Amino acid sequence: MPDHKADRLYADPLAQVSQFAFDQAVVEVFPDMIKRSVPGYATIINMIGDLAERYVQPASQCYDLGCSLGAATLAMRRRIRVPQVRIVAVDNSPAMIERCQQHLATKRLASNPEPEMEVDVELRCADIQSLTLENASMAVLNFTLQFVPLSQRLSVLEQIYKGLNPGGVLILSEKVVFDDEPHNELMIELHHNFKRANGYSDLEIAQKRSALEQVLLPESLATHRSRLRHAGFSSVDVWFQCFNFASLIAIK
Ligand code: GEK
Repeated sequence: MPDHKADRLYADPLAQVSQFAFDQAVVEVFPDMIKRSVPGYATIINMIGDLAERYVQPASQCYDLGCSLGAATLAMRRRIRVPQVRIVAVDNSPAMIERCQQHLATKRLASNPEPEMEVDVELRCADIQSLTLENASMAVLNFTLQFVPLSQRLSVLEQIYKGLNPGGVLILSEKVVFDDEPHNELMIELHHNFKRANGYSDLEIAQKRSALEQVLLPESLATHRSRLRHAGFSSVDVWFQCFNFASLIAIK
């Protein structure tokens, strides 16, 4: 039996659509919601595992920032092949952290057969805006920075840069906007088609859009690139994009 429900949060007409929040109701449907809403989500999660195998250094830390139910943490844990690694998974939603804890416990696998490759996971209920990273070889912001106030985004990236070891990697996935208005509209339409194909009605799409309006603030790829460079990252580029969803790799 699946450990989550189908997302019907916006299926019925709501007298008033309140601001989206990562509360218990969202936690219950989260895996279904993100899979049916974010094009390429499964590919990105898989690739985070791939990149962990390539970039994670022995005796270092990995940070999953805005971990939700720990999908990226699990992908990293599965693929890390070097000793003495700890993953710090952070989210500021207590409901998410509680469910993530259960998730990680049930998925506790026999995946890393070599005992010295055992990866520790520490879960923290905290705001990534006031987090200090240390001895990091990999950090993941998988669709999290878009929820941080615009004025705080540079300082979050600077903290990450500071905590990464030389050669360390940041994966930044975001919903994005395009300066060219017709292209922007086309990407939004194609995304809505993707949601329709995944069973969301026009009403669900419209109500969710309005719930997210003040909460999820997307920016252009040019803005992300230039902010990452400003924070100090030397190599910055997109490795994945589907419509208005993209993921960048930034290396210190
Ligand atoms: C995944 N990365 O499955 N501090 C900590 N957590 C935060 C903050 C903050 N300031 N703001 C938002 N969050 C996940 C998916 S979801 C993306 C990430 C989405 C948390 C928030 O509570 C939520 O769990 C997560 O960031 C964003 O790979 O739902 O579109």
